[in-house]
Amino acid sequence: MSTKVTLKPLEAEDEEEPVMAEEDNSRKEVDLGNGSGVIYIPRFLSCHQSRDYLKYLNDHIPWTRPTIRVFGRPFLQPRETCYVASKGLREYVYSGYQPRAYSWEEFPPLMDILDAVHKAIPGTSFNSLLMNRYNGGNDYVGWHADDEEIYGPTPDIASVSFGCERDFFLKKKPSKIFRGKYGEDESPSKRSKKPDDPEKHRFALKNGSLLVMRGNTQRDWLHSVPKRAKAVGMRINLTFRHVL
Ligand SMILES: O=C(O)CCC(=O)C(=O)O
Repeated sequence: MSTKVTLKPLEAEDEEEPVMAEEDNSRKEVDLGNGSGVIYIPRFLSCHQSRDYLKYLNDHIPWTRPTIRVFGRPFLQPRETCYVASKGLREYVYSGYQPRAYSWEEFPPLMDILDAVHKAIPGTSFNSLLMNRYNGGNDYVGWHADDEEIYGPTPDIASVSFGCERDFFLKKKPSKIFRGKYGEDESPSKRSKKPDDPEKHRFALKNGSLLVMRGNTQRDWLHSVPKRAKAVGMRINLTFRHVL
C-alpha cells in the first residue's frame, strides 16, 4: 500500500514530539519538492526479525569508534561504525578517515537485509553499507548530506533501523555550510534556534523500519540524528548506498 503524506514544517520548539506517530505497515511517500523525496516503511521487518538482526549485528559486527578530523582537529566520532562494500569499489573516505571495507560474505545476514531492501525498492542496486551503532542518547550524527561524488548526483540512500527509536531530521541546506562533513562541531544548543530556520521534517525511526532518501535529497537537504538528553537505549542503523 502506498500513502502520500505531507509533513508540516517543524518549528524549533516542536522537537520533542514525533511528527510521524502512525503505527501501521503502510509505505509513506513524502514529497519534499524540487525532485527530492523520502519513502518511509515503519514495519519493513517484523518484530521477531528485527530483534534477531539487532542481536546479530550487536554481537558480530567489528564496531569501531574512529578518530575523524573536523576543521583539521582530531575528533572522536560520536557513534561506532563499520563499513561493508562489494569488491573493486572506489575507496570511501570521510572526514579524513578511510574505513576498512569488509566483504558481504563475512556477515551473511547483511545480504538477506540487502535483498529485502532491493525487493522493497525496485530499481535499486546497493553495493556498499555504512553501519552505525549509537550506544545511548549521547551518540549522534550531525547535519550532513551524503552528497559525495562517488554516489552520483541523485543517489538512493536506504536506511534500516534497529533498536531504540531515534528522531531523524531533514532540513533544507543553507546557502553556505561552515561545518565538517558530519557537523560534529555543532552543539545541541546551537541547533534549530535560529529565527531563519529553514524548512525541517522529522521521522521517528522505528525498530525494523526502512527510510529511503531519493532524487535531489542529498543535493538540497541535510539530515541528522541528534543527541537526546533522556537516557535512551542502543540503536543500530544500516545505510545502503550505491558507489558508481
Ligand atoms: O543513523 C541514521 O539514521 C543516519 C546515519 C547517517 O546519516 C549516515 O550514516 O550518513
